Amino acid sequence: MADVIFYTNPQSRGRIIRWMLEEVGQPYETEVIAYDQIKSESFLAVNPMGKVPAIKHRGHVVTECAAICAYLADVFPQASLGPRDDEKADYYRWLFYAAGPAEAAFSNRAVGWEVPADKERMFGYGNTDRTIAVLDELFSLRDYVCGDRFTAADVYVGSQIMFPMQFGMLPEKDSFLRYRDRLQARDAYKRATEIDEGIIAEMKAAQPQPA
Ligand SMILES: N[C@@H](CCC(=O)N[C@@H](CS)C(=O)NCC(=O)O)C(=O)O
Repeated sequence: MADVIFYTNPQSRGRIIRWMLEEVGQPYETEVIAYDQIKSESFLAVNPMGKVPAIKHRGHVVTECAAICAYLADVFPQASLGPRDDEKADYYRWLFYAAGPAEAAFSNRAVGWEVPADKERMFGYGNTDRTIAVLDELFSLRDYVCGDRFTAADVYVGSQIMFPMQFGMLPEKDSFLRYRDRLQARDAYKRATEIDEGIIAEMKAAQPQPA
């Protein structure tokens, strides 16, 4: 039995963690959680939020994509995906920026809601266009979150840019497109995509066909 159990659905943010696990390169077992089982008692025992992804590693459960990426980089240092000392400021700063302000800004915009101008000071991201502009400037000036080296922060920050952009929820800024192309060229990204697309195809094939 592998040390890491990965709870996911291939049509979810679990794609981020599949990619991270493929970057890490250690054995893991996948448990696919169908959406109609996501609030089952057995899965709520793993994640009381009833959401995927989650991992269990040596009896410890970790949820939240950003935390899982940081955790895996930490416990598998041989993959060199965690920050060096001089990279820690950027690594933590942008990991948390993507999981907090950016996630909230992009989700609210996706459902058509914007912070009223006179309430911006109450919200961690304040203004969606500014949240995007800050990321645009960052990736106009560097190739990766920590400069010129890929780290676990790129798995998460990159996903938070690529997935909304793919669904038309984020503008196709040149800096984002160049960053996406760099990330999608990675072997681990390609492997992860192939595995998840394979599971989706199997799930579709297993569905009862209309008579
Ligand atoms: N903050 C969580 C979000 C997880 C999340 O929202 N997962 C969605 C799929 S992308 C889910 O499980 N939805 C099922 C539900 O809420 O019933 C993370 O970063 O991992």
